[in-house]
Amino acid sequence: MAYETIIVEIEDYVATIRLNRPDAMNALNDQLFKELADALGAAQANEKVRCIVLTGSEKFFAAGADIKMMSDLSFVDVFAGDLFTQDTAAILRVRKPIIAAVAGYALGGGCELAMMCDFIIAGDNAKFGQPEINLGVVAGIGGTQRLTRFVGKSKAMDMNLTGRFMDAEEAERAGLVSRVVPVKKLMEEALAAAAKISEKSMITVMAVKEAVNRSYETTLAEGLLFERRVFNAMFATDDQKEGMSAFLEKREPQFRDK
Ligand code: DAK
Repeated sequence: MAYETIIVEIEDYVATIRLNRPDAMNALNDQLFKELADALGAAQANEKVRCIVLTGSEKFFAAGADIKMMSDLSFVDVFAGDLFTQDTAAILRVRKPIIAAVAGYALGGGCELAMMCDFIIAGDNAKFGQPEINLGVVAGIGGTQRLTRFVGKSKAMDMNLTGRFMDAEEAERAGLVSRVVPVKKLMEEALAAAAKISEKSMITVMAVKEAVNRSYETTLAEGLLFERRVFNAMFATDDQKEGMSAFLEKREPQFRDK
């Protein structure tokens, strides 16, 4: 598939997917979601990709779903057409880690897209928000749900009810982002994190992703049981033997994803 709204580069086992609709601040439309879903599916299937970085420009990650595209839609259009649902679900099907590298605006669907990634590294100019209330709608892909789990009820209510933006420093304090870096260093930091992940066993990496995500879907007791069973299962892999032997032999492990 040839892409018009995203740019994909694969280097050193990391796929960088850059949102690219600069005239609309990377507003998310059907085409972009479809291309993103396709690129993520391809990255999942590509053995030369071990980690994915999703980013925008230095000034905007994405200013939300495309308001021009949505403004004339009816209830029937969005309900029967299930607006964006299939393609956003594709993001959640990716088993390889996805890092969101966010600079500038991440608003509405942009903030929600970042939250669908596995973790967010923010440039110091990042601004997160769920301003849908100003448009007479509510958030539609996690702004009332995932954001609440990230930052708690009070801040999630504040952001969804007032539509105010949260800067990078507040976002880090609140637990929405894992780290804040100078915007000029954002891609360097995100790619360095991706490179570190790429050195690990993909089996373990995918197991970690599944286990952490499980914590959002279940009780603590069930989550701990799941974690323990995943831990047990790791002992069926060659990479567990290699990782532990390498430590004892004081050398770097050579993981083979087996
Ligand atoms: N959609 C379309 N165009 C947008 C846009 C957007 N979200 N955001 C910005 N643009 C366009 C502007 O229209 C303008 O285009 P021209 O007029 O030059 O043609 C250009 O980008 C530059 O924007 P501004 O002139 O406004 O630039 P400023 O620096 O003054 O302001 C801003 C930047 C980001 C603060 C402002 O543009 C802004 O407030 N943008 C809208 C932010 C917003 O309300 N976002 C939430 C959209 S609603 C769902 C999935 C997803 C969603 C819902 C359901 N399902 C699966 C069910 C998501 C909904 C949303 O995200």
